[in-house]
Amino acid sequence: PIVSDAIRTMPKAELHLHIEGTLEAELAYELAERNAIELPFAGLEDLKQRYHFTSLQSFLDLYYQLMSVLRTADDFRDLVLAYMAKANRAGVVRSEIFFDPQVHIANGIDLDTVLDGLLSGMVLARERYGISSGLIPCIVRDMPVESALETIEALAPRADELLGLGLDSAEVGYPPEDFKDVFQRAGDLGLRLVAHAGEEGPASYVRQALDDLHVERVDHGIHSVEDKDLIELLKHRQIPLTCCPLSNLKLQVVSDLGELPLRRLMAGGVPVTINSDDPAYFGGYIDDNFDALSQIGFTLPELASMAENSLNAAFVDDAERRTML
Ligand code: ES4
Ligand code: ZN
Repeated sequence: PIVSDAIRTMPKAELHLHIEGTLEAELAYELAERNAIELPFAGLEDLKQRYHFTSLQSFLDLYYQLMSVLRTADDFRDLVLAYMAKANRAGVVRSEIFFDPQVHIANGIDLDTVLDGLLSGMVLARERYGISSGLIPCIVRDMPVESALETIEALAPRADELLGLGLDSAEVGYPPEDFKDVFQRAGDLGLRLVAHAGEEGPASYVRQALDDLHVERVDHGIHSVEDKDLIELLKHRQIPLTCCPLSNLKLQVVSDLGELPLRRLMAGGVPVTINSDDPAYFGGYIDDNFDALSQIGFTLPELASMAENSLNAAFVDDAERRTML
């Protein structure tokens, strides 16, 4: 398995990773105990039986429920450290980490607690593993737009400690254009802009993310393949897609990894990257995603080019990029 080790450990940037989606069932139970929270399951085994999803929403229901065990800065730090240990073994040299501030705030946690905890884990990960990282809060698009506007204002005083702004959660029925003002404000704060689009939603949502939100990368974006002109635009602007094969499989966006349009997108000149999304829920970390593609016939040069795309698509300056190579 020398080739597969090479694939698993080649240097890569992880650009689509929800830190709450790295919460393994075991850690969820540990944190529940530490915080004296009663989880609504019969135990660890019962919880683990629930990791079968039929859609994005069926996953989000469990994901938001388990997030309630995250209460202290130490919880957020420990979550980051558990993820970074795994990312390090997978060749990750750079990680741009999503989190959902609105959900933690709704759970009664101060934004400063969340940020302090996540950032302290990220500093330790740089010391321990040399992994460079940045934070991208995501707007939960199935909450009201007013909540999104309040959230960007709550984040504004600490905008220097953030890398960007994203848009996530239930997609269909929540078009990007609704969040124009939020993204305008985030851009004015100097944040880099990304959005989930074209995961379950149509190619037109990807176009809106580009035209109305001015995003520099699209998260998922696989349904772009339905629109030839859009592929041309993604190629022309060199907009990277942060694709997540095991996520699409687990959420039944495709019934087989071979259905994913990754090769068609790459052949169309679109920079495709491979990422893990919510690895604790979807059956594997970024190395498992690369391994799964290798097993369905993606070649070493194809996989290496996707890893290289990720290093080029990372939001880092040239000095930082040199330290990643
Ligand atoms: C997510 Cl897979 C996925 N899609 C949209 N929003 C999300 N939040 C966490 N995981
Ligand atoms: Zn995602």
